[in-house]
Amino acid sequence: MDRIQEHFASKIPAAQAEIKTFLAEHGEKVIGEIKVSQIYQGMRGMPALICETSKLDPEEGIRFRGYSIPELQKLLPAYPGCQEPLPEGLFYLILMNELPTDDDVRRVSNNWARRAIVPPHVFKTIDALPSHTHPMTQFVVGIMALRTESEFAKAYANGVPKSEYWETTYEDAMNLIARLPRVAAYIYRRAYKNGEHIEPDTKLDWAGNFAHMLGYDNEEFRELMRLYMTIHSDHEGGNVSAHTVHLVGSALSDAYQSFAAGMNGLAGPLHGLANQEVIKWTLEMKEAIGSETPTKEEIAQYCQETLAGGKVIPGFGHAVLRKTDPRYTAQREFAMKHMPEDPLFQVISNIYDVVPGILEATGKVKNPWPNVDAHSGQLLMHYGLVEYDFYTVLFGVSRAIGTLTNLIWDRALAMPLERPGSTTTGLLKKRFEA
Ligand code: HAX
Repeated sequence: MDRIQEHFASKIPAAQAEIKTFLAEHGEKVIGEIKVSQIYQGMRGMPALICETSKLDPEEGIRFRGYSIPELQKLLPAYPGCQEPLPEGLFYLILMNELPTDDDVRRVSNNWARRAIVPPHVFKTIDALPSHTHPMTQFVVGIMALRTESEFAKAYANGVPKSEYWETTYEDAMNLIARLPRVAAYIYRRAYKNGEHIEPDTKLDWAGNFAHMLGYDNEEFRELMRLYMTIHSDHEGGNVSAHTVHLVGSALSDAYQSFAAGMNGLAGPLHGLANQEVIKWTLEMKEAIGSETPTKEEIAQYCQETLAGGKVIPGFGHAVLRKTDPRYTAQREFAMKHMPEDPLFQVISNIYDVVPGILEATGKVKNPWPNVDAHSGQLLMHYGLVEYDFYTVLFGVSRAIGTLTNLIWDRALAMPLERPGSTTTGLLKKRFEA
């Protein structure tokens, strides 16, 4: 066992005991009612999952183990001489429920660097796809190709006892998180940079090295990647990608299978793909209007046309949030600090001023405010990462941290197979219309 794993192991008995005692005392208590409408409307607001790593408040947004994003920007260690939180620290915090020291973060960084070697067959598998294949498809194929390395699958085949499932799940999760930047950078360079790949720089941190392998080596972009990878990592348990990883994992599918399934959910336009849709929509708007910096009136007109065409305005709205997403605010602050004069930032700011009022006026949109995806593309475009089809892969690399940490805990707590009940409209009618 490495030191991180040993420290995690020391936390398991108390967590198991806490849940056992809690269930013995309160297991039969009722925490809410389920309305018929909730069953038809995507189970909104129905508490049905346990996720310890982060919690979303509709008004305030995300807290990771109790800490808001601005708090984490102060409390999590940064790269020497830099300011943004390191995702290694976020990982440590949500796994251990403990703020990391600089040493803890260095240990995670070194651990991931040691594990980061990707077997050659993974690249060959990706190479078998046409290079115009959507990057998210290439990403999922790459993750599945990595599955040959699953320690959990091997251990399970050899009859490992249930109490030890978490140990090989930890190995799989750590290996997968460590290797994803290499796989993602490979897809990016293959699709957009003539297959001219860049070797990792093991002296760098996980996100800094990812920026380097993508081909963006300035310190400001590395800082962006550190912030990006931290804030996109986890968003409580019910979102499509997190829930899917948990659901598929509950069948004892290994970390590779579970995470690949989650990434197929992230690739949907109502979820993670919204980050590419935002930039696509914004560029199309600029082209249709014929201006680099459309006025607020022109933006409003274009929004009305989008809505009249039966389409959503990407980057706005949320199933849980009812205010501006703090992940949006963190990115806006990054833009104000590093690129206040960027013309695309001005456009994104004008969209922020215009869209909520328009969505509110429809009378049906429950949250007219921007979500995380409304801003990320502008920051990437600023540094030259303009190939927006790739953006959801960046989101996916970050999401590995939250979803796989949860999978390790699922195994440590022996979470059972997830299998909710379903009903039929006929049965519901019988029940209420008799
Ligand atoms: N533009 C236009 N209409 C919107 C809208 C938007 N941005 N957001 C919601 N609506 C519409 C819904 O489509 C729905 O319309 P119908 O009644 O005609 O079906 C109505 O308003 C009520 O929806 P809601 O209850 O407010 O929102 P939901 O919980 O059903 O959906 C979504 C939440 C995020 C899917 C939704 O707001 C949306 O489609 N937004 C645009 C896509 C987007 O940005 N997705 C990323 C979300 C964050 C995320 O997961 N990031 O990865």
